[in-house]
Amino acid sequence: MGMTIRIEERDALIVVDVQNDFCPGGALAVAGGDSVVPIVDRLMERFPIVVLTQDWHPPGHVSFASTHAREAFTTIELAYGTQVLWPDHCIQGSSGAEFHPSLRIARAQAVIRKGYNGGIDSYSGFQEADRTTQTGLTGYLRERGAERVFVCGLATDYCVAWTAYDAKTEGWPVMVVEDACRAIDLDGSLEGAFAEMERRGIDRITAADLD
Ligand code: VGL
Ligand code: ZN
Repeated sequence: MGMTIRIEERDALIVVDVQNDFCPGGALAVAGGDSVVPIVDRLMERFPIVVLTQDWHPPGHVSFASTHAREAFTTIELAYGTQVLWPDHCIQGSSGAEFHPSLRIARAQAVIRKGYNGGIDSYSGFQEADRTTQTGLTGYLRERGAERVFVCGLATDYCVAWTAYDAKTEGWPVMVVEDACRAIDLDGSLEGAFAEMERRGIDRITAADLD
């Protein structure tokens, strides 16, 4: 049984990393990643505050397996903690880093790029993996007067999850729009992310719950 949530004047939608490299054919393709686009487009039409995040790495980024001559989807220990090593993806200025061509980006009022520091990854749209460097998104949403934060996009278990955690930590009620997300699901990461969302009091809803 669904609930009904009215979209209010101060509700913010964060659309996470709906970029070519996370869609089928991309360097770090998420299964069905492109299937969120029509749902996200419809959501963007309805929310008064819309922000996109864009994964935006320099060549040789610390999160790339190639940088360490290691296999992708393994991990290494960095000063800030364990880092999953990814295929090269979302390189600044590349076509893979562009938004999906059907994403109606004209609806967005701000684009927050993240992961542009060579030595620090950033799953979250708010704060990099060193848990110190800020992207500016908290300030942006505060100044826009955001009262609730809704998160959708790619990937559920990495950038969507971390963005939702940080929005909640900053004090907003947070809802993840599950059918407008797709996951990487590496070694139980999706189950882990859902457990962590539950622990933090982040709600999971569907687009149909928004009347
Ligand atoms: C992401 C892995 C590496 C994401 C970004 O958008 O979820 N995942 N970079
Ligand atoms: Zn990345």
